[in-house]
Amino acid sequence: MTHTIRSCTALLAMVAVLLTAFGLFTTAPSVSAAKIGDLNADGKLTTTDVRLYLKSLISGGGLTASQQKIADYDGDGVIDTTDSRTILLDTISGRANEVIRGFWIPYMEVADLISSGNVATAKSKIDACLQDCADKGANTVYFHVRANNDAYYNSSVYTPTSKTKTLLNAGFDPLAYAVERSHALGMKIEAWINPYRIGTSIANVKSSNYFKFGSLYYYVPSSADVQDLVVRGVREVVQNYDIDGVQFDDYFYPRDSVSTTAAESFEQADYTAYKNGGGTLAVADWRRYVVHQLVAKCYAACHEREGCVFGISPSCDFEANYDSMYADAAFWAKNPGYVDYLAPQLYVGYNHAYTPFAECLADWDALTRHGRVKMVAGLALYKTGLLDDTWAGTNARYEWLNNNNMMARQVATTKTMHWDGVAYYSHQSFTVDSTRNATVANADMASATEAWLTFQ
Ligand SMILES: [Ca+2]
Ligand SMILES: [Ca+2]
Repeated sequence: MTHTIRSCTALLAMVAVLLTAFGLFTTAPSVSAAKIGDLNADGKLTTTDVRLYLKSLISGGGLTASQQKIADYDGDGVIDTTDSRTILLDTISGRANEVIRGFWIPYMEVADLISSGNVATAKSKIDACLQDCADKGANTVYFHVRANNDAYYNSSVYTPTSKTKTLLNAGFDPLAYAVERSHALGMKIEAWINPYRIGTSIANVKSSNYFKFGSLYYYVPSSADVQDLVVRGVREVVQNYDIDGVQFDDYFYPRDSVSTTAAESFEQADYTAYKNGGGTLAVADWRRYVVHQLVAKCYAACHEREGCVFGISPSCDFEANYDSMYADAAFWAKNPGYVDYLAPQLYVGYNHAYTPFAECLADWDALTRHGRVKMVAGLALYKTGLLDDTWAGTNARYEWLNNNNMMARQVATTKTMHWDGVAYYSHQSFTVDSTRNATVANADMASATEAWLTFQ
């Protein structure tokens, strides 16, 4: 790593020398059309942008006001050689302009892949699933490894599911195999985790700090030993598997599970300790703060291995995220040290009564983000052909049934903004159940896997 930085510093010095000979500023970009760091507004981050940075730094200024707004690539509030160096590293590694086409592979599908408990069958089903993802144009898969306080891999922190155990005892690790196969097919694979959800049973609970809401148990987000548990679970997948990242699902505090103005009994001791230690935050802000703490620790655990990123897939509803689940996605986008990307779940149609797709997409697109944060639009492949989107409002209930090109349109809308790619929820949706019209769904899904290939 040190060697790489030295090499880059030397390269930057050479570029700087060249710049003294050539004037390079081009027309000022429109801020709304520019990626952060894209000083010449050509839509890409390249060494040209790095040269423009260096020229401005050497000459002691020279950035236009609009360039200044998009120049702080690492989001630390200062425009300096760290920004140009980071862009250069991202450009060399291909990360800067990387387009994401992802499939979520949810635990229900993972459970099916390994349901036989037989190694040859599990291998064959994982092969077929990942081959299909690759054939459909994916370059990334989000593979569920923990949905309910469990593990679909060889874990010493959580209890592997019974079928996972059977396969592990036979010498076969489904996650290790999925990683190997994904990479062989040229795809990245990220481990997808629900950090707090325990499920209907506390049989394998790993901390006594949990609570029940509805029929489900959850770990207490403010608990120090819960945070330690979640981080150890992240660290073991990062260290033991050649995964390309870890993604958290949208479950933070369960929606509408807690009083917005007073600590619940399960968190009262933590909140009191915080206040006794001089903390001044009201309970709602304190909950967001404890979630931030966990997110920052998991980001750091992911970055203990080079090339491993950390992302979060929040619900599309900003207010519900912030006010009810205490998940402040805008904060994570803006401040370094929390996420490498956000993949909001924009699982709505254009006519949705409360969160129509284009408005949702624009709200997320408008987030202030430091330059390294990527944005991936999560799209509802599972709703294609849906007979009745019951809660979407009168004008939207049949939108997914009456249109067979929802995915292609949503990809096209996404391309008009500043997104780094799209991901479909989920790969399992290619098996159409009785809640969807198969003809409509299959046409829509065919358009989906054509449309995302045009994402650049
Ligand atoms: Ca550029
Ligand atoms: Ca900076």
